[in-house]
Amino acid sequence: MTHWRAELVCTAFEMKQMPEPLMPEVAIAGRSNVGKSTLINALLNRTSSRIAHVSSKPGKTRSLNFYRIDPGDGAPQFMVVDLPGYGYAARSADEREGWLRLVNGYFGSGRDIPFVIHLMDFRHGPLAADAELTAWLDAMDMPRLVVFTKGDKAPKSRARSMYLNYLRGGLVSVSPPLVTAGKNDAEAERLREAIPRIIKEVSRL
Ligand SMILES: Nc1nc2c(ncn2[C@@H]2O[C@H](COP(=O)(O)OP(=O)(O)O)[C@@H](O)[C@H]2O)c(=O)[nH]1
Ligand SMILES: [Mg+2]
Repeated sequence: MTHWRAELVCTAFEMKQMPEPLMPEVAIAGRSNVGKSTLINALLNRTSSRIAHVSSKPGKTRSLNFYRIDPGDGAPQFMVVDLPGYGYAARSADEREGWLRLVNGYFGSGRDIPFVIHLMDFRHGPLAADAELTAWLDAMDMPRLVVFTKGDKAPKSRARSMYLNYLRGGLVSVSPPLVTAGKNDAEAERLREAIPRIIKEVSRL
């Protein structure tokens, strides 16, 4: 199994707190409560001693968290960036504006962001908030990898047809969407393998 060495290098509530852009950054986006922090902990194998804050209450994160990843075997380092939750953030015009200012600032400041990992809840597939996020990423010509969360909560007997339905609905992803379960299991391992490969692929364009 691959072991990533990870360090939370920065929590930024505003642009000027963001770290110097020294390496490619893979941003993880999705509705609040979709399972961003849980997936990051699984990728970093921190399910017992957590590095990302997992919350049962949606809409807590208002910051960007930058994790520096050393994937080992002499492969180049990169950052994983946990973006503030989308959707619940739009409780008020002010909050929505704050989210947009921070995230637009992040994407608009010329950093090396090869692609975005867009998390979707496998039980629901793409929701209105996901369509909004997709349109927004499209407008920036930002490639994305769709990763489903909470696959363990969907009925096993229907998983295959649900998956195909989402694809038929026109999901666009640089690689076939993985279905994760918030654990450091085989799917998390596949994602750890896919991320450096996609960085390399997209960076050639
Ligand atoms: N069963 C299951 N629960 C999950 C999964 N991912 C997240 N959760 C739960 O969903 C809630 C929100 O997760 P969190 O990671 O804080 O979401 P975030 O707001 O996107 O960072 C927490 O109660 C998690 O334990 C998953 O893949 N499977
Ligand atoms: Mg979170």
